[in-house]
Amino acid sequence: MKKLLAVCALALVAACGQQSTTEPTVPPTETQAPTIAIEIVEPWAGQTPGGVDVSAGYLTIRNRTETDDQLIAVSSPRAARAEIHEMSMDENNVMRMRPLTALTIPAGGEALLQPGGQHLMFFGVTQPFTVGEEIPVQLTFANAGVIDVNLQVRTGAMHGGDH
Ligand SMILES: [Cu+2]
Repeated sequence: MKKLLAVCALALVAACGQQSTTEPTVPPTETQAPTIAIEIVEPWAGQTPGGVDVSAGYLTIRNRTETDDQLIAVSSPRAARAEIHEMSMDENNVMRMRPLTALTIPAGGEALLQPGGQHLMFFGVTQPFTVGEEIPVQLTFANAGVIDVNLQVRTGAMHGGDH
């Protein structure tokens, strides 16, 4: 029994030793920039004037890691439902949009969500999005997990100007 305990203790020491060898890549003094896996740039949403109950959100998502990540879910307390949308021309040159189940942000790259292209889509907006306010949104990534962002409401493209 005593021998078994000794073996266990050794195993623990070994495990600890292993862990500490992987740690120097994240020195405690440099916790700011290197720990940001996903960077959100300039998030905004279109206002919803006159009883409009849908809006679109735009932002740039930068992936600072060396692994592809995917945006897999969107939600907001200000919308009954939120989706990731893509716009594209159909065979009749008509702009169509379709929901995406996942949007890939390539390793070291970025995804642009902007008017006329990919965007976040909010349905069931009951309390209007008013210019100047911020809409809290939760983005869920396959690797990075949940990231909270605030979309600043602006005039301009509500949904790439169409809908
Ligand atoms: Cu849309």
